[in-house]
Amino acid sequence: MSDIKYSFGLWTVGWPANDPFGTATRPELDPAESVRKLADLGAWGFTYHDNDVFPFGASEADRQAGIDSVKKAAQESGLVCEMVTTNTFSHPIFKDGAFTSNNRDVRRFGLKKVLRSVDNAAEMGASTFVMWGGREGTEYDNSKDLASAHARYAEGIDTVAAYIKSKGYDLRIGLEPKPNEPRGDIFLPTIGHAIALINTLDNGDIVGLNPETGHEQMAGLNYTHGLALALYCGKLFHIDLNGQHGPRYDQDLVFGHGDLLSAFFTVDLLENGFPNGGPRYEGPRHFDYKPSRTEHLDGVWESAKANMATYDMLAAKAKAYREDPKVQAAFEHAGIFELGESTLGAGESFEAFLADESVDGIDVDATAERDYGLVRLHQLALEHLIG
Ligand code: GLT
Ligand code: MN
Ligand code: MN
Ligand code: MN
Repeated sequence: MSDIKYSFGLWTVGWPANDPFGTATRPELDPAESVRKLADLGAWGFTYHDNDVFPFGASEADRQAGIDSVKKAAQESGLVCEMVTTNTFSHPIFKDGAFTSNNRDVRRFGLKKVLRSVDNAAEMGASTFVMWGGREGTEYDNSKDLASAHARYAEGIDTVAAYIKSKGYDLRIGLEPKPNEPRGDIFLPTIGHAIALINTLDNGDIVGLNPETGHEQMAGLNYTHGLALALYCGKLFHIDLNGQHGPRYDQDLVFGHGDLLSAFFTVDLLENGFPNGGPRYEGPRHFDYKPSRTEHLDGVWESAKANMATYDMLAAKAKAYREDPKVQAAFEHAGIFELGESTLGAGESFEAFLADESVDGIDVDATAERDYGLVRLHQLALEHLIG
């Protein structure tokens, strides 16, 4: 195994494989045992929801016992708790949302549940606090005052961020977009929507993104492009890697088991950065997948290993691809380095620009005939990936 920092949600391997059409095919796992097992498999870290380690409505004693049990397993195994999140979607009280429920009592209940989870994240030494608003949304467009819903969502997120600052916690929030499922339409459906809302917050400096591969692909979007925008905006705080075959229900496959070419370019970006430099993602390679319902316990751990092994293989391929002189020459030919140069000259005025006759003096027909060699470049990527 490489020294890449791999991390898993306890709800991933711990999913007993109940779906809307059938009951569980696997037993519940003890979260502390999952921590030990993931450490044995070579993972670096783990993440969890409050209700992955103690049940909804647990007494204070049971709550602390659940937390202490995973904490002890983490200390003994060396697995790092890097992110904590809150379940604001399973219990029926959240059926119309937590931060955006029409019912103010539910919103206050949800907010308090989240703030308690923030305290727990700090106690566990996590650096990221994820908020996936799976129930924030509607089935019907007349279900809510949609402006108020966005105002309440912003208020909730800003309150959590302000609380983190007031406590002096070293935590940043990662919002996780998803277009639909379980709601018909979920608020903040994409990376771009989330960044737009973050820009309206008072405490948006500690609020960023936790984009999931499959969630962007469910919307027909390009995950790697989404990561690039989040990086460019300084907002890529965490990632959920998995696999998905285009727009359909959320498959949560093993990373690379969906769109493999897209996974290759995701790894290329994460491991090698942009060709012209720029911001890099430094956080853990976190997997949010579901071991398929056909698998029993052997298959759970095989699938966990498959995420890390696939990422390792893609990282090695991406490194060789970037280092290949033919690829670098194709980058040069394609103009990829030229795209790193600003379009206007340093300090160039509008007057000087508009007066520059060399701009429209170019031979437009000859320039239009340029062959960028992008198919050849892409074929080089394929040769590295499967050749
Ligand atoms: C749930 C969801 C995931 C989120 C988890 C964090 S919960 O499993 O499907 O995509 O990352 O709340
Ligand atoms: Mn998913
Ligand atoms: Mn999921
Ligand atoms: Mn996720």
